[in-house]
Amino acid sequence: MIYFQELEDGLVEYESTIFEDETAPFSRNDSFEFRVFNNDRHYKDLVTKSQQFIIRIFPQNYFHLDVINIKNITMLEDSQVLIDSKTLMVKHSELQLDRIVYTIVQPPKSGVIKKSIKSDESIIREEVANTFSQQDIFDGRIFYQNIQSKWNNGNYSDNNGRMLEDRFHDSFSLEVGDDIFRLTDLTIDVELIPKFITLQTENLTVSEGSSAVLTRTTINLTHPYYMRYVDEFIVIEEPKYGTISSIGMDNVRVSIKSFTGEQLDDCRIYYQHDSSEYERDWFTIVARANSIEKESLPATIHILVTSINDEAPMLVIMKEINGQINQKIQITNGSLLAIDADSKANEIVYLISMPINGYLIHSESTRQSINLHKLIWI
Ligand SMILES: [Ca+2]
Ligand SMILES: [Ca+2]
Repeated sequence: MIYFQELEDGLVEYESTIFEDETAPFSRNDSFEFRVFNNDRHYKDLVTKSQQFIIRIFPQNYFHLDVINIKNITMLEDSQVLIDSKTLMVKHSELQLDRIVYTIVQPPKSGVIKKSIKSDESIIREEVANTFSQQDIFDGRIFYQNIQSKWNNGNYSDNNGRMLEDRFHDSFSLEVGDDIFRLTDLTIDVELIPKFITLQTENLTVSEGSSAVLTRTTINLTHPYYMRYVDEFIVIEEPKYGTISSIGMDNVRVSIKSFTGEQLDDCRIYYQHDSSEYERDWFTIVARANSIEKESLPATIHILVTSINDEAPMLVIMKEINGQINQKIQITNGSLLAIDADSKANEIVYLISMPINGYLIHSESTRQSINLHKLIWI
């Protein structure tokens, strides 16, 4: 017997006798029957009909959602990928799959989450989804679509030619559950594989006539995905003042038009300068993955050549000059000119012996007249 006042004072409790280890991960029902009557002896026959008081007993883990799968995504940029149960799966002991509802808290920055909806027998339309259920995932209706045009106009590099690493990553965050059950901070990272083979090159400096080894730093495949596919680097524009050559096991250098990654790794590929007197050279390559029929955009390697002064001056003009007694005659390049392939004009020095009937002066240092009959030089 329970009195109204006892209920009012909260003195009545139900205690479950199901031990925790007995409970399956399901809720159970218990109940008791009761009737209400008046405690006044004059009216004690006034009794309600028997009623049932139902108690639902939840196991302790009932309020717990199990994350079965949450996996990051690797995919080609500008494509779409199905989010299946292997990528995202949360379970609950009793909730049906359609009651497990995901909400996108932080949407992807270079893509969208889409849900395909069957509006007719044959017509399937897609719409951007902010919420979806585990059942939708199970039915194969949820996609992540990458749209790179949302991101920086599709550029791979910034203004300084550096690769935009962020361009190859995206992510989105979800919550799952309802008012009672809620899991927050579920984040899926998306690694994006560029559509094109991304090739980044560094410039070289060589001394005139010498060579420089081409390395993986000089010729860099910036995305690891393509490392295993690229099997050839093709020289599409050869150097103007040198050659690309490989050094074989027999240490013989051979001029080549393509080379492999292994040759690069083994430091067997060289740029060889031809000793000409130009201070710049360049050549252009592409990386090619034959098995997947893909090629990088062309990349040009510029070469700064450190000049060596190994060329002697050559006398190109030597004309006799005629003058009168006591006349000062200017000697210019018109009558005396030497040129040098790798020295500047102010580095060319004329060694002279003294004339017999006159002398040479620097015109800006003296204004004396020259008594010149004959000019001799050695
Ligand atoms: Ca030189
Ligand atoms: Ca010289």
